[in-house]
Amino acid sequence: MPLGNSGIGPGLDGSDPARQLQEYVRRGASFSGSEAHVVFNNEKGSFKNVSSITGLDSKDDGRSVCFTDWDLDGDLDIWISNRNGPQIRFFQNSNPSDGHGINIHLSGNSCNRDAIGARVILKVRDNLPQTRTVTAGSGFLAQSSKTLHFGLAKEDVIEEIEILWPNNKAQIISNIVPGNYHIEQGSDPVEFKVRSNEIEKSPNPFQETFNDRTFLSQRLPLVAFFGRPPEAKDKPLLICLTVEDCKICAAQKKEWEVSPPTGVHLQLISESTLALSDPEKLRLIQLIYDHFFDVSEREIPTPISFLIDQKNRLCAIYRGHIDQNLLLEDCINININGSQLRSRSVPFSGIWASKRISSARPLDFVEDLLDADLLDPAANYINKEINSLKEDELFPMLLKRLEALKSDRSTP
Ligand SMILES: [Ca+2]
Ligand SMILES: [Ca+2]
Repeated sequence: MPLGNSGIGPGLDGSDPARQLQEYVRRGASFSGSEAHVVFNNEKGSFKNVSSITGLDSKDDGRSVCFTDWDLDGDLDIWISNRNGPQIRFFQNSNPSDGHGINIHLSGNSCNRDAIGARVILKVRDNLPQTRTVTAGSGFLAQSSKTLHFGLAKEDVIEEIEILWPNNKAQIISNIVPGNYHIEQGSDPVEFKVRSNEIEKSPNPFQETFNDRTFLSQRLPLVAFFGRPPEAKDKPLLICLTVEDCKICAAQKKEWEVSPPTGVHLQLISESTLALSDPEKLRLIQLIYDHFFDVSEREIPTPISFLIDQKNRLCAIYRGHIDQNLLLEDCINININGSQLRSRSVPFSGIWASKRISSARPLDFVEDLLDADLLDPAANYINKEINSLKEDELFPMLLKRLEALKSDRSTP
């Protein structure tokens, strides 16, 4: 949250409470504390806490729980989305059961295609009818499947399914057996099959092949921190931080020894050497990482590389192994701007909801420097970027904050 925009006002000691709260959350804390997820089982009208026995009692900071019969075996499985990592978790229901279930996926044709609002009433011989409605938007940034699921216990024949479509048209389907069905409005059910009962398990991405690249649409000037060697005058600069005992770092260095990256000046920095020679720069690298990934003092995956253009602006961050071809493409595209740059910065194409294209806000970065008590680097940064900082309406407040922190520091 930008300085002075919290709306809460300063604390008694002149601090910004909203900013402190934000920092607390960025460090991985939660507003709701370390509460484990809770699951209650409805047993004939009385609720039993079955959290630990189901294995669902994780301490994630959950935001949305989504139910779906993912493996189409007749029981509901669960996806949970979290604010912190892991951001999604899948819980496959492997509770042994000889019961049945039916999954019904509806498609409207004279009503909305997703059939949102459709109500399905399922009638079996000896039990009460069950009713489900197709809804959307059941959670924060995630929602349950629009496929309706009915648990049937031992029932093996459904006497009748009544569908009330959103345009008030009714459809009756009789004598259907448990399974998975797609029903197009007005048509007979079409059964769909399970492709595989085995959930595909991808290898852990943090093993030797880990790589990730973020092409930034908002380019932060970093001239204050990274000097440009004369041989990199007309080329982008790639600063790569490596650590010892890191297999990916060793493999990356070996690859570059055989085939150096083209179109870029490579600067390899060893973390242990930098920790001795310039520990402040190491802190700055951590801070830059935290700033762009909106975290606080998280361990940085290595190798970590920063692509800096000829104007000393940070253009891309690579975590792990760098794909040579991608790096070359990024260097070729380093001078694009506006909508072209914005489109390249996202992992897939789409339609932008806003025409406004934001640019980096150096003032936010200086605030992070001040939060980290890096007052000299902050003053140095202000000095180097004074022209762009002056355009920010909150710049006078930033200077006041810097002066206040300096005087705090000088007070014995
Ligand atoms: Ca299932
Ligand atoms: Ca199952």
